[in-house]
Amino acid sequence: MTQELSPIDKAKFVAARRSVDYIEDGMRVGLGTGSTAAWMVRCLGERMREEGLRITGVPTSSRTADLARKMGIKVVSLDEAKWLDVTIDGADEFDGDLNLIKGGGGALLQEKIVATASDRMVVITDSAKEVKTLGAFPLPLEVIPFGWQTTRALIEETLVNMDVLGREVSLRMNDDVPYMTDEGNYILDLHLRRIGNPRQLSLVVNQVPGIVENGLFIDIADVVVIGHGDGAVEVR
Ligand code: ABF
Repeated sequence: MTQELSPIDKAKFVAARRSVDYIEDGMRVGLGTGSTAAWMVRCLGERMREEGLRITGVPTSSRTADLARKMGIKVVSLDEAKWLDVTIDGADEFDGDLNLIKGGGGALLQEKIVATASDRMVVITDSAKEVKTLGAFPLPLEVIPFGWQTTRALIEETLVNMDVLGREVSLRMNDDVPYMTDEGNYILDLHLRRIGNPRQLSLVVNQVPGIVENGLFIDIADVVVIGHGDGAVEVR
């Protein structure tokens, strides 16, 4: 199957396939969102069929839930699972300290909750997403749509006062309407280009009224599985 894949898709596939090795029979598994995580769900379904694994999955988005059910994975809520043995999820950027930017898929809030409620988080990604300094990928913020024009102005003004902004901020759109997360919130994307202190920024932005969560994952990822276009896989 991997022969027909483009180098980028092959990189995602081999990382996803390798990550399924972290899953043992009877585990409760957080299932990430995005195309790499979708490969992981497919590979997990295949392994379950081949080895008769009994896995309970907690999806991080409605899209992942649909795919997991299709692959025969028993899907439960986080409340039913209570805690997870491992979460496997993608990322948009990662640095040398395993800090991540996530949320390009619009599911960062559930992803961060599920990853934090896990004994281990395994990130599956491709080598193109490794950066020395986070920030080239716009930082997603999940924001409350209440009083939107006022809330947005308040957020932007507060971020400027915190010397965070100064660059472009855009409301994520879904065609001609604002993108809406599974929780009914909006996403603002901060085009910061470079984030010198991701830990501090992650703490600061969540203090701004109206911001629910941000896409910086600091001290959450335990392992990163990196796929390469030639089919090689690296684990750090
Ligand atoms: C999801 O995976 C998101 O947090 C992140 O934006 C996305 C990466 O997507 P892909 O695997 O398609 O590159 O977890």
